[in-house]
Amino acid sequence: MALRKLVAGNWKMNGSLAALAELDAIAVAAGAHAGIDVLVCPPFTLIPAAVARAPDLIFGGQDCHHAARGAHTGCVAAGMLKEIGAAYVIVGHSERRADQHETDADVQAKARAAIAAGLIAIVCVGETEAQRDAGHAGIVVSNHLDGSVPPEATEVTLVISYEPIWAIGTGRTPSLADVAEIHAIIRAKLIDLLGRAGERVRIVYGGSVKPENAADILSVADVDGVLVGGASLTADQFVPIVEAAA
Ligand code: G2H
Repeated sequence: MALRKLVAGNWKMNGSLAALAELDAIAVAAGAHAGIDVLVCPPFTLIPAAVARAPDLIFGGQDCHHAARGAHTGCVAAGMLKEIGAAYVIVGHSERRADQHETDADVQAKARAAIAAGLIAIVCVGETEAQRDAGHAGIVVSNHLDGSVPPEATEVTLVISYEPIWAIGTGRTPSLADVAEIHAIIRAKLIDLLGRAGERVRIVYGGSVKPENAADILSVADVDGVLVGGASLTADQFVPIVEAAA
């Protein structure tokens, strides 16, 4: 089933007020391709200025807390992101699962908080290189979904990002057949967990997506978009990826 494609940029801990100038050309490209969703997830601090500079683009956060408010120094609630103009939030990125020791249960709680606040949750799943070499990629991803997907999620409130950890920032990507295999496993699991809604939840691929490989990756069955890190930081790299999805 052809779903509306999502091209998402994850700036991670990069960017500055000056770097928001990159949004100008990205907004032009997004405006020229109304049939896809173009999302940029800058650091929290840049979101208000990003919204002001490119009000027609879609913005998101890179994490949120599972609680709506409270004594959680340094954290940001989903409702706070919503209030400053975010529409999406990434949760469970492998860098957070590693650096902040986030578990599937943590990720599910964050996704539930995001949905409750009116955001679309992008839940990230993916295997390590050792897990892939051992032939366990499918079961690892399946287990991530079992633990991380909120039962109340629908195609309107949830996106899954398949990000093989060994492909992140390395320039290496799985074969198209391997991407197809894992996305098919994710689709089947989403239907198992969410019923008919699982047929329409978008599944995006992330991990060393570049202008050179975006069209091939986007041509794979059940690849409903891409989550782009390094190549989302500049318009000269990100705009061709947007165009590949259009
Ligand atoms: C995977 C991806 C963006 P990159 O983390 O989420 O990063 O494209 O730099 O591999």
